[in-house]
Amino acid sequence: MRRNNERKPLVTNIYTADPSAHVFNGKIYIYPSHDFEHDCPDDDNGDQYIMQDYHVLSMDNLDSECVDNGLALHENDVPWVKNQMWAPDCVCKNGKYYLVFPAKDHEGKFRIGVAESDSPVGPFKPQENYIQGSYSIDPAVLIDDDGRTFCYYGGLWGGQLEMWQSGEFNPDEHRPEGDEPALGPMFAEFNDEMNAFITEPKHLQILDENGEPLKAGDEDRRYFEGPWMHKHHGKYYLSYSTGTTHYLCYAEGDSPDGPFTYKGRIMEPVLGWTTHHSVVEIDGEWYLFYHDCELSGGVTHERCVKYTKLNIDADGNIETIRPYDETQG
Ligand code: FUB
Repeated sequence: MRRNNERKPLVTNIYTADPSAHVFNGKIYIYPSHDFEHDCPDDDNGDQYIMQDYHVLSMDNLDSECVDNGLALHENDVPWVKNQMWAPDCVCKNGKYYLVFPAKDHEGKFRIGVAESDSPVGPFKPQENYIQGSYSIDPAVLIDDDGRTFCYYGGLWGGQLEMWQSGEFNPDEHRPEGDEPALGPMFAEFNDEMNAFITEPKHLQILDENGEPLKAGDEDRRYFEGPWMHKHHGKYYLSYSTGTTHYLCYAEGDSPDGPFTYKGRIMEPVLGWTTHHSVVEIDGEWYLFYHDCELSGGVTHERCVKYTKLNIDADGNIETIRPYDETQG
């Protein structure tokens, strides 16, 4: 039986997207992008996503009202940020909450920064500078069972991942295509203080059924953006958006940095250009938080976050969600 608020916009007072959901102290917290309303046209560079701040959403439980806790961090308060505060995540470490977020620096390069708070809803105090060596977008952070903290990140096209292939920023860099190996996502380990990477960022490999890296032209399966990592029965599940083909897919591995083997599709396309998600265990069941553009009637930069139950079998296989199928779930 579906819950009353399942597959419906969780808040309607603001546009929200890219939900990273977590359970902290028994309560559900959602860290979304806060979409900015405007009438300018969309482009392939994502220039329409001109978000300026973050609001944290919370729910006492899955049936309760979803509350917008107001301003948690604004771009004007982050010294290194010029604009475009995109998809964030948050982790709780040693009693502190760390908001991990991407934004463009004053040179127009996407970087990843951290802001901290004693409360899961902020306000968050930003670190002076971005994480050295970070680039691109969509950070998702996993604290593993041994306390090590891993950051998964990176996005193609407007997310600039292709532009860093040489190790230096090159806006004219070739985009891998056809039979060339696909890029990303990126992987690095945070230090305990959450203010530096302690490993050199590296590309993770997603392999096909023959153990070969997925190819750039395999757009139904290759990584585009929006990584998420969840752990289930000791296995690591990397899920992500395929961008241009609008799917959410997942791959399985035995260690946090892979390699991962492609397993299947988590979700068919939603209304809008694409979706971005998180996978979280709540009271012993698994849920997918995601977004579509229902609230704005399809305006791709005015999105709304939703959730739905995920069916995961004992072997970790995830049943594909058909987001508008009333007979499912
Ligand atoms: O919200 C801006 C960008 O759109 C995100 O970073 C991507 O994952 C896509 O959802």
